[in-house]
Amino acid sequence: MKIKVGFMSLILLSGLTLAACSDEEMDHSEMNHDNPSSDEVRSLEVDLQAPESIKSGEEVQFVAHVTSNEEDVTDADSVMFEIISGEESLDMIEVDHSENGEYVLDYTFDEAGDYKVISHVDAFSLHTMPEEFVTVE
Ligand SMILES: [Cu+2]
Repeated sequence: MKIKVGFMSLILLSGLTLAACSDEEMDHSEMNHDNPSSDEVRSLEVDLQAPESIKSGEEVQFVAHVTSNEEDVTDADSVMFEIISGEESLDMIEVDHSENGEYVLDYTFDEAGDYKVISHVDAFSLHTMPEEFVTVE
């Protein structure tokens, strides 16, 4: 299951990054001098979506929807999901862009319990890291 999902996101990426890259390059370099709007202040918002119910041993999805100035961010510098139990950081997983500014983590909790999930997002030299508390049954 893991492998299949990874493979699918690779296919998605190969199609999407090309379009995303050319957009962003225009924003950042070519258009920089003639387009006054590229000087505007960038925001970095991350909407972290956790599943409503989680059972141990079952794969679930966490989605970090990344936007800047109300536009989807398809090429964030880095999106890392951190899984924390109590004081202990259990996992730190980097994920690629899926589509429409969404960065998706497929994750399976091995044990029931209370966890904190943080999505660390870097883009436009900004860092935003929303967190969600989840209970695994
Ligand atoms: Cu962070």
